[in-house]
Amino acid sequence: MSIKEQTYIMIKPDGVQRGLVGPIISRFEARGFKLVALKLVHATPEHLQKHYEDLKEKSFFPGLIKYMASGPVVAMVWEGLDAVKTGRVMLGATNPLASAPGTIRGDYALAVGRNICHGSDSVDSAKKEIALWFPEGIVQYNTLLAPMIF
Ligand code: RTP
Repeated sequence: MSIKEQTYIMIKPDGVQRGLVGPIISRFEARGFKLVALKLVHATPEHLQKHYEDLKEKSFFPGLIKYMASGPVVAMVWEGLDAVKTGRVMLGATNPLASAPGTIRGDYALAVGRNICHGSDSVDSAKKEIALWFPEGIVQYNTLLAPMIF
């Protein structure tokens, strides 16, 4: 766990189309995480197949790629204390029906195939996903009010 830990968070096409970009970003800002990369991308199926490579044998894989390629996503990197695990907690369970109220999926989603947002599931995955989505690198800057002084 590090105060500089980074996680890859992606608002999926349904989240963008439903106008949930602002509310999702607000939650990460309000929690105290630092935004270090952000862009709107309409990803190709090939790019998404790389992102979801671990799931390629799953029956839902073709539908997942089609859904993820159906519109732009918001690709982001958030930095802060325990960012990977805390990001997953903020998202809620993969199946929104099992997500607690107060989580992003628990507040905004109903179906596993339209679950609004992605978050890295480990520090290793985060590194791979950040390299895949931000090959140009991320932004380095100091915050005047460091939110995670303790
Ligand atoms: P994500 O990668 O999107 O954050 O989701 P996750 O780790 O919580 O879940 P994972 O098992 O990696 O699944 C990736 C995405 O595939 C879709 N999915 N559909 N049974 C189904 O139809 C099914 N299961 C998973 C979801 O969009 C899930 O987020």
